Amino acid sequence: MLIDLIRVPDPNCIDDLLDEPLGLLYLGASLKNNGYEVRITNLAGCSFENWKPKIKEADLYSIQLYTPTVNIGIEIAKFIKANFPQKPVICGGAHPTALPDSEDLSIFDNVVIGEGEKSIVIVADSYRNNNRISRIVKSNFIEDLDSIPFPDRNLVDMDMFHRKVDGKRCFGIIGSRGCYYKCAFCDRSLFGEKLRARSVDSVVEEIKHIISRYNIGHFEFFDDIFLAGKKQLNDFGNKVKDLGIIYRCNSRADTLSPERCRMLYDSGCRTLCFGMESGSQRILDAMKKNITVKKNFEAIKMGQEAKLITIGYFMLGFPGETKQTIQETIEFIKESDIDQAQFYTFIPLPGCEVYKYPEKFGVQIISHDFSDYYLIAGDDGKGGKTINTQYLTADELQEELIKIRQFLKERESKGYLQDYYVQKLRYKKAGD
Ligand code: B12
Ligand code: SF4
Repeated sequence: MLIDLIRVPDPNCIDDLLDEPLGLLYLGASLKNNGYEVRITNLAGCSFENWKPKIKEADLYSIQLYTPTVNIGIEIAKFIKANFPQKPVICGGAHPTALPDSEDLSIFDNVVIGEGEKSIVIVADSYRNNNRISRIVKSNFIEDLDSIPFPDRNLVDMDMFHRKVDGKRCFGIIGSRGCYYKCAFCDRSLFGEKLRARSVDSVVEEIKHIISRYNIGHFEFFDDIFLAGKKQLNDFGNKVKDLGIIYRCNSRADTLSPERCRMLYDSGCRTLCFGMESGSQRILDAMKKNITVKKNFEAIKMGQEAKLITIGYFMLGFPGETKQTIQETIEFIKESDIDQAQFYTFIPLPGCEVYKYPEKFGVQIISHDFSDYYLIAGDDGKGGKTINTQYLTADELQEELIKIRQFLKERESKGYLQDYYVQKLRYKKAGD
């Protein structure tokens, strides 16, 4: 039985060929382990006219859906239903996890909630063995992440993706799932509210496998917080020391110390990314970010003193944002001297607190078209208008974003690292 795992193109993403589809590679490995034949149809980078001929016959189609790409995913499902009417089409990923019962998803034969390694096998078995199961499928979280096979990178042409770390092509890797923080702009239902970590040995084994199979020694860790414990970090550092890897990872300011930063550098870390979000304490508190501006500031200094490049992700337009709080964020960037600042517009993604209770946050959701729900408001600062906040309308927020982009360009001309999304990147489009 051939199962086609489909990655949906994301035309609003400046470069949707940056990273390999790690989730689908995990699903593919689980399916293959259970005796299924697997194909990944990677439509990233494809235009509307170009994706259709790439969809070939299979026995079961599985589509990954993000909120901004859900409408394209539905178009793909319609196309499959029209051309291969007998074949089941299922979906999973962050969007169906947040809104599994939504009318929009009625075209799918099954909707999978949450992490998919177990569920996709249950669904595939149900078609293979002709068993009836419920349309919406949810499995318990996998407690022992070491028990799942490594993502099967042979399922895609890895040369197609071009994320770089320290100037060299890198591979994505993830050592943990779940998060116990409660940021009001984030939905944690995909992997749950408990942090589940792989063992250091399992992560090191995957790294060794990648080095020997692909000759790649550069990595990006996608974990929300990389190696939360000191013991774990020491262990990781000792075990990768001789491998000489270079990597980039995410951290939270309140988990850092000068010693920890030095350990990170010694183990090969060169870039440290933080969800800084805002330079205004009032906004950080409204976000329930559970961090202070001071801690964020100190973390940048600690990182830089350990020779790490610091990257901050900032969010524009969270409820309560004013021109004053935006100014505080700009001042924070200037004073902290952070190496790179990236700005995203706040989007009330389904499942997050603001989406569920907009009135509690004093905002009005003005678009229910999920194609508008992309975090980066167009490479010219246009689009992505989803809410009017108490103090700034969607139009005013857009004007502010354009000014921020100008500020980032000026910073860049003074020698700071480029803002990835400020640069209008030209990139190779798959199949175009
Ligand atoms: C790293 C990351 C990125 C990277 C790389 C993504 C990649 N490798 O594909 C970059 C920076 C490029 C990125 C971009 C975007 N991202 Co992102 N990203 C993440 C992050 C931090 C980790 C992703 C990851 O690798 N997870 C690990 C793998 C194993 O999980 P997974 O891919 O979700 O797959 C599992 C399940 O979802 C499920 N599953 C997935 N698909 C399917 C399909 C079927 C049929 C089944 C049964 C199951 C199933 O099973 C998989 C295995 O367990 C997550 C947050 C998180 N902690 O997950 C956000 C997250 C997924 N991103 C998010 C968003 C919004 C985006 C963008 C749409 C942003 C934008 N442009 O507006 C783009 C989409 C890019 C694209 N089309 O590929 C949101 C999605 C929310 C939503 N409701 O859509 C998340 C959840 C962050 C958040 N909390 O807001 N992202
Ligand atoms: S934004 Fe990061 S820290 Fe906050 S709840 Fe989401 S995953 Fe956790």
